[in-house]
Amino acid sequence: MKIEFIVPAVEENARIPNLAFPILASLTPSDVEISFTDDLLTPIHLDKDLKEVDLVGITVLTKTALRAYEIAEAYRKKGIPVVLGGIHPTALHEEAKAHADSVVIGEAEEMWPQLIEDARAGNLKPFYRQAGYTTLSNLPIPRRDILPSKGYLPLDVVQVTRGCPFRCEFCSVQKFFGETYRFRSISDVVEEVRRLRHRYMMFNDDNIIGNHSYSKELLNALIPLKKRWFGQASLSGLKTIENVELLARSGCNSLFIGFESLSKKNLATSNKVQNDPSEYREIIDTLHRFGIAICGSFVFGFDEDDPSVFGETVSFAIQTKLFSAIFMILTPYPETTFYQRVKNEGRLTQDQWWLLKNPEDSAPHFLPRRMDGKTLCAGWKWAWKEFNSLSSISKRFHWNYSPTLINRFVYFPFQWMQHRFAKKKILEGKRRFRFRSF
Ligand code: B12
Ligand code: SF4
Repeated sequence: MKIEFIVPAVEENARIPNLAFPILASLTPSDVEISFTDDLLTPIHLDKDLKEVDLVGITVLTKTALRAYEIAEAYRKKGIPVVLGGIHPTALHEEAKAHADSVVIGEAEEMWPQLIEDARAGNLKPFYRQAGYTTLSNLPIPRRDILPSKGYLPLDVVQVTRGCPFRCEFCSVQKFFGETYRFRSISDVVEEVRRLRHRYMMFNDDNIIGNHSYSKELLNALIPLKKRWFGQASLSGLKTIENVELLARSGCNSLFIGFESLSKKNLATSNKVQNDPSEYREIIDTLHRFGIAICGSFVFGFDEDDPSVFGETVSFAIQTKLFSAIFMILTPYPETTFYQRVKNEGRLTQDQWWLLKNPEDSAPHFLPRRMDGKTLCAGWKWAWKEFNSLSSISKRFHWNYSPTLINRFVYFPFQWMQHRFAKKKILEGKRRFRFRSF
């Protein structure tokens, strides 16, 4: 039996290896031949690139849903069965089923071998949903050998936890992975990390320091492995200097932090109660002192945001010398509390916006409270431009701001790339691949 795993792509994006399929590959019987295509690295031309396989598995995010459906339909036209899985089909399984033979709802580790047996017998069920959340202990090491050896950034992606106890209303994670943290055993993680190819790692966990005692054990176990890594952390775990010091000793180079907003009211409305803007500066300074660079993530379009939000947020990000920043327009992802709220309030301007050919043209897909959608989109573009301008780059650099090499040797090339990215992708709108049929 031959299986083709596909990661669809709609636009140029960070070239980070996918982890879902290496995990599923490690649970696939050894007599099944596996191939893998990342549409970002090797774009799939639907008229000539389809493979002769017995089953196609496609992973789907809301952003890639339309492209995933397009690929799925092309394979089904050839008579090859297709199974869809991931966050989007889990939220909208009936929508996904219209484009596939089978849809996996939720995590897949514990039902995947059964799905393969059913596919072999030509008896795929329309929906698969395993009994509960995946038990993370004793999972095999993900088979990274299925990934292409060239094209990705030179780093390995590792996951050690799943789930999140917070309830941020715009986020898809809790509904998918559950409301409590689940952990892998430290010995499994150490064994996996020892075998990795690269010195650099990315933890794709939503919060690498979510549980104090687990993260302490994990970070201590990482010290002798001498890796350099980056990951995501919630501000609540960064208030203690001991945690930050341990992060630095474990090899943490940089952290992606969801500041989201500088307004306490916005954070309260969106239920991101673990963030307190009055603590942001101190936490940032502490991280910088320990040599940890910060990528700050900010969202525009919350209920309290008026047009002054763009200038205030960008000034904050420049003044605090953030290494990088991502600005996002608040987005009603399906089945999130935010989506339900704006729908109930009659503020959803475009339902099923993910099925539009160019969804960014009709963003923000909901009516913001204190400015119109056009002002929001224009302010968002301005923020990308301003933060990545040459003057901001020079203001954010400081020899002493980070004792790590990352800031000193990577700073200018990285900032130049970001400057180009902001110009091309955000300002000139060159976001889409030209060969797509939409
Ligand atoms: C790492 C990450 C990224 C990386 C991606 C790296 C990569 N190549 O995978 C980067 C930084 C590039 C990224 C970008 C974006 N991301 Co992101 N990202 C994540 C994060 C933190 C982890 C993803 C991950 O690796 N999970 C681990 C794997 C094992 O889980 P999984 O993919 O869900 O797979 C399991 C099951 O779903 C199932 N499964 C999945 N696919 C399939 C397919 C088949 C056939 C089967 C059988 C099973 C199956 O099996 C797996 C094992 O159980 C998630 C949050 C999260 N906790 O998942 C957000 C998340 C996926 N991202 C999100 C978003 C919004 C984005 C962006 C749109 C942000 C933006 N505005 O640009 C972009 C879109 C990127 C794109 N593809 O176009 C949202 C998606 C919401 C949604 N409804 O789609 C999430 C859930 C975050 C959130 N807080 O809501 N992201
Ligand atoms: S945004 Fe982060 S902290 Fe909030 S619910 Fe999602 S994963 Fe948890």
